Amino acid sequence: MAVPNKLPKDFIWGFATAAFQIEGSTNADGRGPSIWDEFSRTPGKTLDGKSGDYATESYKLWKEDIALLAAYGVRSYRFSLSWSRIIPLGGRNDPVNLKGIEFYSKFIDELLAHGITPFVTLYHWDLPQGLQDRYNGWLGKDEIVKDYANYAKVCFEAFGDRVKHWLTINEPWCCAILGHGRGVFAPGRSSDRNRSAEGDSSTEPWLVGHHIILAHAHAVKVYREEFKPTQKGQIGITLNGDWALPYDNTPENIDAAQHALDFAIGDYPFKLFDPVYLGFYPPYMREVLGNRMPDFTEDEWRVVKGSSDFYGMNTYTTNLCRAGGDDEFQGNVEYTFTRPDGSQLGTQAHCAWLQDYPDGFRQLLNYIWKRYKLPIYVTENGFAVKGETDIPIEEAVKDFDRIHYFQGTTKALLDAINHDGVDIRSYFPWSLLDNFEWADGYTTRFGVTYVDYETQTRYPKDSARFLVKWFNEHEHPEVAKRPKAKIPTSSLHLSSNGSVSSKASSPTPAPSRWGFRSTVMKVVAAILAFIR
Ligand code: GBH
Repeated sequence: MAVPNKLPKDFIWGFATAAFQIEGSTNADGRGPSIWDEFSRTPGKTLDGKSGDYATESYKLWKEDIALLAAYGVRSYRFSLSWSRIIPLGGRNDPVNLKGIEFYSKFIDELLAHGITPFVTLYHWDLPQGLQDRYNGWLGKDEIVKDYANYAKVCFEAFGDRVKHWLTINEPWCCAILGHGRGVFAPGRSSDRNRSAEGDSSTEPWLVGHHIILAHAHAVKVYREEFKPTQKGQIGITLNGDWALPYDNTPENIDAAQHALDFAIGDYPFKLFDPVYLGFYPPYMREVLGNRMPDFTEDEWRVVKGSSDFYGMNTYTTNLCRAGGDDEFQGNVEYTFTRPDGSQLGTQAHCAWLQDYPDGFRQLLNYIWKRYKLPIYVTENGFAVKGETDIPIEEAVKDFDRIHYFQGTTKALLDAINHDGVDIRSYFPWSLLDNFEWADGYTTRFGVTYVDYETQTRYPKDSARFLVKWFNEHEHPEVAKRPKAKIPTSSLHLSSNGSVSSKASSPTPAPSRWGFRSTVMKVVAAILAFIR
């Protein structure tokens, strides 16, 4: 039963991460290389010249990460699996790496032991390099669809007894447009020969988007036919899409805002919700792309249509939209945060593309709900405070702008649920930790926990405290009455588990690793004191 000003009973919340952004240990235990290993190690591809080779060392520090999650009291944790840890070369005839399976299996068990529901992304951009080399990865239609479906099947088999929430692909738009159009993400293909020796930005993004939809749909088919009847989980895809407002009230700019939304979420193949739900590509798309737009066969449409149990939403901001420009990746619409009178839409984040505008979040939730009539899982939402990397840690953890952002979005979330009647099932702030922020390297921090990369020490920011408190206050009374995930004292003695630190050589000298542990202990104790 709905309770005013509270979240629904089955609502889950927690924090989100992705394998390549946190794990490091790119050569450990038989892991194969991924396209992001190669790309991030190439000079000039990341802002600070750093790769994902260490990241937050979460492959080694996974127990500490889970202890932190447990201390925060999350209900769930969204993380991704590294395909090349599980199948190092990636393909359906390539060997499966039991050590990879074992790692995630233990990880999942540890989450469950703390009462934390695993919410698993199968693919968050780290394609096995083996498949890129073999057939150009996502461009190799027949192969990639089969190889991805096989990888998904291996995961359902290995983890599906315990994992009931699956995301097939994170943000196809980014793989297609940023990876094969702008060339700023791996594999970095583009028509710009200064950037990339190979690639065609006018055709490849559309092909990649198309193949991703098919791969996703085939994985869902495997799940529904072979696993769902017994495992009884949910599976879907998660898309990035931000709210769009007209720059002003002129008819062309009102249209521009709708076009931006269509391009972001509905119309384009990589954003795919119209193909997936309504079963057609809108005419406007063909108008823009002409014969560059791929189409599905009858058989393919049958697999694609209806292939997501829910709408997975990653959303961060709102754009003011003006007709014009020639950027077809965003629907020939120009984006700005500056209103006609010169004022700003919201608070500027560290990255140029992000400002704080919570009302846009509420409007987007309403828009998606009305358009698709499907439950919404908010799988990412977050903010990077400007200049956080350049100030001392003691100041960085007082992240007022991020708190302000989450004050706005949590209120928008609750209003969308309770006042607007939108069916929302989860909320995962991005991110648990500061981490490898793709082309930005480590210069942009999205974490609710500060990571000192020199020592790998974790420091909860004030935004983490805000969110934990907010969720404690707004969970459904029946949930809140459940005994809190009780952290046994023994699991707090992190240093007693020697296997974590002795497993592989670490870039950090041993003393700071021990420093990390004692810091975690202090942190965990502080949070426990704070929550209770
Ligand atoms: C998420 O994408 C990712 O899923 C996550 O891994 C990442 O860490 C997080 O955002 C924070 O960035 O100016 O042309 O380069 C969010 C969607 C889409 C937002 C691409 C940034 C940049 C467009 N992103 N966008 S561009």
